[in-house]
Amino acid sequence: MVDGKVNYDDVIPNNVAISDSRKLQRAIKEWHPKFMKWWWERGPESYQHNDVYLRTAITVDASGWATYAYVRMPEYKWGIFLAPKKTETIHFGDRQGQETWESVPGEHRNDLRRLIVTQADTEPGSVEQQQLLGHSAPSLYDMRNLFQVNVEEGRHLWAMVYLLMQYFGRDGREESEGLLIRNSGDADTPRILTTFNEPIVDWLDFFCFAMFTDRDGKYQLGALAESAFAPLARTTQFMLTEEAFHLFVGETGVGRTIRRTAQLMKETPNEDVTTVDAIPLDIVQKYINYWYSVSLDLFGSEDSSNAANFFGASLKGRFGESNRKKYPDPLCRDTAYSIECLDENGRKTTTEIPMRRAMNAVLRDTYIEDTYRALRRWNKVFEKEDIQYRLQLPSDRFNRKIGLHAAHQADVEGNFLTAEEWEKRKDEWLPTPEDKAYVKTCMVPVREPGKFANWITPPYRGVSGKPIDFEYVRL
Ligand code: BYC
Ligand code: FE
Ligand code: FE
Repeated sequence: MVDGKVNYDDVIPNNVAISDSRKLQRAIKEWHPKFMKWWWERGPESYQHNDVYLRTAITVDASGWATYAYVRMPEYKWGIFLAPKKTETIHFGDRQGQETWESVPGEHRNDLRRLIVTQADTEPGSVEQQQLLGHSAPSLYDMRNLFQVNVEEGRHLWAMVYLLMQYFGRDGREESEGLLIRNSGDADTPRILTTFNEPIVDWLDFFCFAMFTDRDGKYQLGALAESAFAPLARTTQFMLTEEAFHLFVGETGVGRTIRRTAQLMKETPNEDVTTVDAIPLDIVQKYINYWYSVSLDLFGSEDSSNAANFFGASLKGRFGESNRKKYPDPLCRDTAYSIECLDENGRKTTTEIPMRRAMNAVLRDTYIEDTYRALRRWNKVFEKEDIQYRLQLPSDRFNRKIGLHAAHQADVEGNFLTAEEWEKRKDEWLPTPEDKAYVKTCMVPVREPGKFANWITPPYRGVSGKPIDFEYVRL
C-alpha cells in the first residue's frame, strides 16, 4: 500500500506498466475481488491455508522468470507479462509484410474478442474441473504439482483478462465478469468448449487431461502467438513457458502410473494387478482413448470458415508459423487438404477442403505428431521393464463430437461402425463405470513426505533441486 492506495506493481507483478494507467487500475480494482471470490469458491477445495512450495513468475527473461517459495494459494501473485516482441511485421495471411498491430483494428474486433474469450474461458474451467483432486493426491509432491498447475491456469486467466480490459473497453470488462460466472459442467452456464465441462474425478483423469488437453493449450497458444495483434502474440508466448510444466505433469504422471503397473506385473506375473491395487494397462488405454478423443474436439471442425477468416486476417497462424521450411506457403490461397469420411449415405468419400478452411485440421495434425512422440516415451517404459504391452493412440475418427467425424462412429482403428455396433462395443474402448469405480478405490491419499500411493512410482527427481521427500505442502 502506498498512501492508503494499493500499489498495483506490488500486488500484481507485471511488465505492462499497470501503475501508469488509471483506466486499467480501475478495471483491475473491480475485477480482483471477484476473481478472489471465484478462487475461494471454485479453486482447490481445502488446502487454501496451507503453505505450498510454488514457483511464481516475476520477470520474463529466460534465466530468472520464476522464483520458488512457500506460498498460500490465495496469496499467490498472479502477474501479467508480455514476452519480448518476436517480429515487427506480420508473416502470414493477407496482411503479410505489414506492421503488426498495437491496438485492435475495428474490423477484427469481434473475431479477436471471441478468440481471447474462448481461450480465457478454458483457464478457470480447468481449475474448476480439478477442484477436488487435492483430497486424493498420491503424494505431497503430486499435490504440489496440481496446485502449481491450478495457480498458473489462474494466471493465464489474468493474462487474457488483461487483454480484454486494456483493449476491449466496456465489452472487455463485461466479458471478464462472464469468465467468473460460467462454471464447468453447469447446466445453464457451462464453459464454452466441450472438454472443459467433462468431469475430472481421479488422478488418472488429471494426468491424461494435463497430457492431452493442456497440449491442445500448447498448440492453440502457439497459433495465437503468431497473431498480428502484438499484445496477444506476446502474452500467449509467455504462457507457453508455463504450459511446458503442465505437459510434464501429465506425461510423467501417466508414465509413473504405467511403470508401477509394469513393475507389479513382473513381480507377481500370475496375479491380476488389481489384487495389488495397481491400475491395469487396459484401463489406462481406455482413459487415453477418452481424453485424446475429447481433446481432438478442441481443435474445432476440420472444415471451418472461422478458421479461414482467422488465418486470412492474420489473427491466428499455424504452430511455428515462421518456420518456412515447414510451411513454405504463408498465404495458402490455392492449396487443399483432403480428408476421408462418410457421406450421408454411409459411403466412404474423400473431401477436399481449401487449405485456409482446413487450418484447424492443420494445427491438429501438428498436435497429433507431438502426442505420438510422448506416446513413444511411455512405451519405452514397457521396453525397460520387459513387458510386451504397448499403449496406442486411437484414430482421429474415434469418439468425436465436433467436426466431420461427429456424424458417424468409428472404432479405435478408424473403421466406420453403425450406431448399433458402436453401442455394443464402446465399453471395449472407453472407461466404464466399473473401470472408474476401480480406479477410485486406488486413489488413497498419501500425506507423508517422500511416500507415494501404491499405484504410482516416485518421480526421478523432486522440484527445482529439492529432494523427493521434501515437504512440498505443509499440512
Ligand atoms: N466445443 O468453425 P468451427 C487451453 C464451436 S486449451 C464447443 O469448427 P472454430 C487449456 C465454435 O466456437 C486451448 N464448441 O470452429 C488446456 C463455433 O461456434 P459459433 C483453448 C465448439 O470457430 C488445459 C462453432 O462450433 N484455446 O488453453 O474454428 C487447461 C463452429 O466451429 C468446439 C482455444 O481454443 C468445441 N470443442 O473454433 C487449461 C483458442 N469447437 O461460431 C487451458 C481459441 C468448435 O458457431 N479458440 N466449437 O458460435 C479458437 O481458436 C477456436 O474458437 C477453436 C475452433 C479452436 C475453438
Ligand atoms: Fe493455461
Ligand atoms: Fe495448462
